[in-house]
Amino acid sequence: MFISFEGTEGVGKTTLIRKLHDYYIEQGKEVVLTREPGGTPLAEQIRSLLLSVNHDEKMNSDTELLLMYAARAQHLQQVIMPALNAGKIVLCDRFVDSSYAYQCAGRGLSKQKLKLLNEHFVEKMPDVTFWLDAPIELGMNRARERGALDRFEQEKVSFFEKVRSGFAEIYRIEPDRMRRLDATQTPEKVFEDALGCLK
Ligand code: Z5A
Repeated sequence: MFISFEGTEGVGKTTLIRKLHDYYIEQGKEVVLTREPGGTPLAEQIRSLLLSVNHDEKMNSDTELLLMYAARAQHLQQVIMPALNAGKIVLCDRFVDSSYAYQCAGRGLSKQKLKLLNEHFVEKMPDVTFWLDAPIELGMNRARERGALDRFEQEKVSFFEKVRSGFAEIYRIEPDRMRRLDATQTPEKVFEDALGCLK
């Protein structure tokens, strides 16, 4: 079982993943909790490059997309596929839908580029994807209480509105895989709704 978690910043993905992780562990299941970009030492280095605000030049959107997929290729081969092949449950904080929402809907890159990368480098799509949806300001306020902002977090509200529409578009096209959760609710209710979708 491969489950991914998506949404704009601060919507509670990490909070929900931890709850589901604890739930499965209590049931005696083997679970791998991981994230993108990142999830392996090399992919985490690519993550640092992607989130850093300390570049002397603006990162090109194509560079951003390719770095996401470089990290993803490493992550799939080193962590996700071996875990799934060993019968483990994989809980992944963001996956390919983030590339669609951020790089295509947000940055304006063509869907064709993403399609090509997915065809060549993504051998397994999630069985279930939870889209935690909430108004942009709500997530931003939650996330900003943490302090210093990374390169994505410095984007304007209008960028995140486009990202949110990107997730909504995937949800319209793939309602069987992508399940929408109302992320304005308490963490306990979000968890309860997620469990309801999995049963
Ligand atoms: N990115 C991309 O562009 N393309 C790609 O292909 C991929 C990623 C894979 C890093 O991701 C950036 O990479 C991301 C998109 C880009 N940038 N942005 N924005 P990330 O997942 O590491 O970054 P993030 O979305 O900013 O994560 P986050 O801020 O940690 O959000 P979260 O995990 O959804 O939220 P949280 O940590 O669970 O909760 C945030 C706070 O709210 C925390 O204090 C909680 O205690 C609180 N919280 C959580 N749930 C609730 C509820 N229900 N009620 C009240 N308070 C809550």
